[in-house]
Amino acid sequence: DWCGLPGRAVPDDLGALAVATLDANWEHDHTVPSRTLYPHQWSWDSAFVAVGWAHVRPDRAWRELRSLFRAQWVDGRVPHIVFDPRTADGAYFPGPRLWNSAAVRGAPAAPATSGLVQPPVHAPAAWSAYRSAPSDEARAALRRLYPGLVAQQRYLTVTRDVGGGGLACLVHPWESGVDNSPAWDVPLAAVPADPVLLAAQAATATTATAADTATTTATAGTATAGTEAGSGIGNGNGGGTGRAAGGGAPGAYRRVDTAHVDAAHRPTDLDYARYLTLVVSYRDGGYRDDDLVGRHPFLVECPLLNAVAGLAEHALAAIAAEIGADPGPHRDRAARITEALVTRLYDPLTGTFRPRDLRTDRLVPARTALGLVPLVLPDLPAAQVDAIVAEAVSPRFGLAGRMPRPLPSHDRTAADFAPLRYWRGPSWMNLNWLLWRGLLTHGRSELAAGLRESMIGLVAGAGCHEYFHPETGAGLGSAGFSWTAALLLDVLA
Ligand code: 9YW
Repeated sequence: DWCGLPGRAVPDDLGALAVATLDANWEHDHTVPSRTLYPHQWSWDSAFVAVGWAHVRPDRAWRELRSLFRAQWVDGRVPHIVFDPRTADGAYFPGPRLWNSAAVRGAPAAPATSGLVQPPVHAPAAWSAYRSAPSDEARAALRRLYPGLVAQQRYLTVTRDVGGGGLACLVHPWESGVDNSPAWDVPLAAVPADPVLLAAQAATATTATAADTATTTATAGTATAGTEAGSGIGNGNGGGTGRAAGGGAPGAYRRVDTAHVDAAHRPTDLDYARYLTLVVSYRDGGYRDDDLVGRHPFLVECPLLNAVAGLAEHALAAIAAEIGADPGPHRDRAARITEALVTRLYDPLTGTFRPRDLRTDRLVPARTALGLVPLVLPDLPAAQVDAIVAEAVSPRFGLAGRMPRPLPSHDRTAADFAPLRYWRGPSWMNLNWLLWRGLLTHGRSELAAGLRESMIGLVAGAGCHEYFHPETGAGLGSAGFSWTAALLLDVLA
């Protein structure tokens, strides 16, 4: 049974556990998401973590955001991974060599970074951190961050507006932050699997669990495993060099995530082979965003990323007012994003927000927790607010004033609901937190209280895990996970 609250008192030491988790993951100027799985700096993790640090060590909140924005590219993109040069090559796949950012004009010479983005939670996080611990230093930190936050928004809403309708477009599922969500199944199915990675994985398949192997082989029928022709990217993980840097050693690369956690929880090998195809396609186009239609095989508008981009403009308006800049343009842009979200990603027939696949110009069929996130927008029209709340309280997501089970990341009535597999069912603190914020914004205080209690119950029952079983609340993935700890501190505050 789920050992989460209903009705239980909050244990006194829960906050202390969260602080200890963050402290253990602090790394000179940033917080690693997890010591084992993710030994570098991740973009949206840093934003969530800053929200938590602000409650206990505000200076770390600002250092966290500053270190991330030091790796911002000239075009405004904030890379989704900033690689720590002190971390061993091969500790994470794909590592810095695969991305080869140093070869790109406009990327920092150092540190090495990825070329993708993640949802821009940073302006909302900066504003929240400031509100939690206002001071002259914090205002100065806000002022220093502001131009970078503005440039980040410009990159997403202008450079990445591939569809021309005012929304940012993802070029990789990793950009959504919810890597293997069922939301990406349809667009990802059109992406060829990287044959080099598939072959390398097949060679080590004996270490995979039966469940993972079954899932992979069941869906890998069309992939051309076994050839070395593929990406030519060699490694990224010790040994090879990227094509842009002159070829490499095909077949030498390999996932390392499944060495740390159960492969049955993680994206499949076929997913990874497709992820690699997308990295290579984008990288070999110099990470440029012009003419993506026709040359890049994954282009999708995401309701989570775009809702957060809208929220970011609201936060920037508040920040601008606080530091003596003009909030007006941010308010205008926020209104335009909300309108574009409703126009392009809301389906009145089902009453849901869903991603738009630009290659087919259709909304994807899956009803995932991504569709609940536009509730964070304060200017979301009442019809869409009501629709999201209806979806959230339906048996698909089970939101209630007293929640019998945790909030899942995917529709629990769907045939492909998978309680153990990463973003395909498990409960995640950051999605809980975004929905909680949205409920508070729209005055749904009883539901917000139920969700808050459920979030606290997850950590009280299982610790600061990366994600949680959506039926039992059992802890899954990494055991000392930073954003779980940080967002817990925020809901406890
Ligand atoms: C991976 C660090 C990252 C998060 C993502 C999450 C996962 C990396 O971990 O991606 O290798 O799976 O999906 O949202 O930022 O915590």
